[in-house]
Amino acid sequence: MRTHMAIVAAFCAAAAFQAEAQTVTDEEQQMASETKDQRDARMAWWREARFGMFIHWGLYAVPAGTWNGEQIPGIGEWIMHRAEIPAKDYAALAEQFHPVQYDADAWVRLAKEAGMKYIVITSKHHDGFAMFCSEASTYDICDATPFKRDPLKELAAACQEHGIKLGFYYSQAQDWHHPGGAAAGGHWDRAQEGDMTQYIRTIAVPQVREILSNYGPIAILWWDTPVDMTKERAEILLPLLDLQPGIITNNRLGGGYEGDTETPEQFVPPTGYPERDWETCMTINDTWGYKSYDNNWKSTETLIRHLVDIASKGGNFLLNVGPTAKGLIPEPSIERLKEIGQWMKVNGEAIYGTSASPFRRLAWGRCTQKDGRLYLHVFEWPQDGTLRVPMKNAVTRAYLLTDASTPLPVVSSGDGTTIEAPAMAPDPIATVVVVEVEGAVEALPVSIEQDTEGAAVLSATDAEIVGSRARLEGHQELNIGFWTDAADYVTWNLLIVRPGTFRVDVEYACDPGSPGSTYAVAVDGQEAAGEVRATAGWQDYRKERVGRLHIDTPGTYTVTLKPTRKPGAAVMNLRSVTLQPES
Ligand code: FHN
Repeated sequence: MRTHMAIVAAFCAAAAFQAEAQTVTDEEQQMASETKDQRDARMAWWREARFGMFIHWGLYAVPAGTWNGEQIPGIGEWIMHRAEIPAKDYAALAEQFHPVQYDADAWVRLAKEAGMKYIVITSKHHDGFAMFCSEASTYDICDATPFKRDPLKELAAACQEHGIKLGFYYSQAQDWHHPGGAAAGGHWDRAQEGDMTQYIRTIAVPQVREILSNYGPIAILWWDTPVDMTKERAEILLPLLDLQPGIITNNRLGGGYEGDTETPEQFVPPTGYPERDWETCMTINDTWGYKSYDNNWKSTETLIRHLVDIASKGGNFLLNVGPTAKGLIPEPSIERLKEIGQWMKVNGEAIYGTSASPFRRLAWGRCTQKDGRLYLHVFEWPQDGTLRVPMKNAVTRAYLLTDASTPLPVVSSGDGTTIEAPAMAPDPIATVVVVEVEGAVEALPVSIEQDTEGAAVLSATDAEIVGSRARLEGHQELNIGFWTDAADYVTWNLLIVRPGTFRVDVEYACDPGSPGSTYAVAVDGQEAAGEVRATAGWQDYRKERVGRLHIDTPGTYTVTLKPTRKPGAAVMNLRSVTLQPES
């Protein structure tokens, strides 16, 4: 496990906060574990929900991104750290925190209108300020602000009333106010110095006990940034979870504890996490906590498509709002949430309780599935009105989700299914076509075609990965990474209509510590052999020509890339293999 964690940290540029490299034995895991059925029952509401609201609200909403007249770069809730504000000066912000326009009921109604099923709010962020009435510290909203009310009590009541599940975010390790709280990158004020274990015992433990005891049913505890969280420290907090039977926790407690959910941040993982529950958390603009001048709002289209994309990979979407110091959710967030809600009102059936797509890639959009139905979310409406679905199954019925009584003509064969759709996209963001199928979906492999020049790009996204370690990674330009086992290999299904001789170009990255792997690209009984040379790092890509391959006859071929030797930590990070026709 220790080695595995080290490799993960080395290869996964995208990883947010890795848990400390500590070992949790199988036995310990088991002690805390439950049967699969019990776990499924515990996770059932969360898997059904698919969509939740994240709320980052705290003292940082007062400076709102500006300190001493200077705009501080970065995310708003990190202003204290970024501007290295002394603890006393930052604490003085509490006197100005008076959110008289806070209306818990309105926030919950907004979440509900957006189609969200749960809310996770910051009970204490890294600035150490408790947004609830705490007996464990006077640095809390009831003792230190003129507001005096407990906003979490009001939110809990509103959630109960509207049938929305409530979760609390709690920064258990990183606390820039209380002595001993950790800080990524170190402290800047002597007042912060102290013993971390002592901090956990005297601040984090009693406060987590408070938030899990005083607010009725709490559905989620969302830990964050396990800086310096050893296994021993994590285990001081762990027993508190028993206060809320059925609670769901994320993977950010630290100390090697995995929790229930993976938490990719600000991105959608290319293949989801097939073995784990997961939730992408994301901002609507570029900050979690309110910043008065961050106007980089994502469009409603982008947000809806993220929601669909995430559901198509089996995950949840936790979308953030950062209310102002007056207690208002910024208007651009409200607009977008309401628009998402309009889409969800019509199309929610294709999101709630669905599971991941049976297809690896669809040229026109995404797919979710539930109860023998496929929901095709069409982003790019086909110009010829014919929607191609790469599956062998017989189709019982196909129709637009908005018009179940009008069947769409369908033709199915072993080569795939085509659906005759209306000429114009009914919904320019995502139109849902429902397809009722017989039996488990039998997806056809992605077939790569030559482009107009006769070249074929075999990308990481389209590869079939055979083996246990290598996997698709990255945010925009994906690669096959974590290739730590040389027995793993990749294949592509290639349709050749214009045969000939092709030059083979391989695009890869390789850390200077791991060069020297060898591999062969093979098709139709021939091979081109390559050797991996070091690039500047695991994300520094280079394209290299490794030889020629000849294909005589039109037809469908399997191209493989197999390692033959791996002297370093991993074979390479592979982005693509291109077959370039020789003129
Ligand atoms: O440092 C925090 C950040 O402020 C924000 O709360 C996000 C939300 O996931 N979590 C941490 C960074 O991973």
